[in-house]
Amino acid sequence: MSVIEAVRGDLTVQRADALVNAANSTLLGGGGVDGALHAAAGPELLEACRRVRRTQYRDGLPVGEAVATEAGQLPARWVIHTVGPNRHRGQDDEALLAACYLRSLDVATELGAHTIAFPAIGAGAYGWDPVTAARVAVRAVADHPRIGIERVSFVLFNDQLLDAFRTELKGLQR
Ligand code: AR6
Repeated sequence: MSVIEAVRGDLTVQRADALVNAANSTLLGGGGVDGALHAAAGPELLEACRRVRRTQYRDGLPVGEAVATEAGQLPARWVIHTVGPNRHRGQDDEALLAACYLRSLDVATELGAHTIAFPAIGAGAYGWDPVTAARVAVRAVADHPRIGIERVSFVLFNDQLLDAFRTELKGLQR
């Protein structure tokens, strides 16, 4: 059994085996949590992402897919990069947003990670409202077998998101 929790905070300072990045398909950085993770990790993270682009994902990481790299200077062993659907481009399929969480947990399990921390994927530049982002995230994580994973943390950047995630987590206990 793993603990699933929601906390308010900055993902870049969380101690976890794996930190999940809400990236874009290029894997070459951006704004939001992606920019913050790259800034805190240092150039090794970008170099690791470039390696992924040269080898595994030459055309970029597809929406809903996930891939791991080392974590540079971050307080984690791995960064798991995933790409949420961009509502501003008409990508409004909740199953693709759920896939970000499910595939990230698959990758974490393959790596042998025991603890993993997620941001609210899609809830910034990609335009998902907090309530939908939280519902899809919490249900996806709850549905995953999470073999070997002891703790899943959602690290939320503002109170509105924290409330939305906490409400969904309470719903799981009923
Ligand atoms: N810690 C935790 N959460 C954060 C942090 C942080 N340090 N910084 C921002 N957030 P976004 P997306 C929150 O835009 O919607 C990037 O440019 C933020 O408040 O980071 O999936 C990528 O390169 C929001 O609630 O990710 C892509 O191009 C949540 O993280 C695009 O944005 C997600 O917002 C991806 O957009």
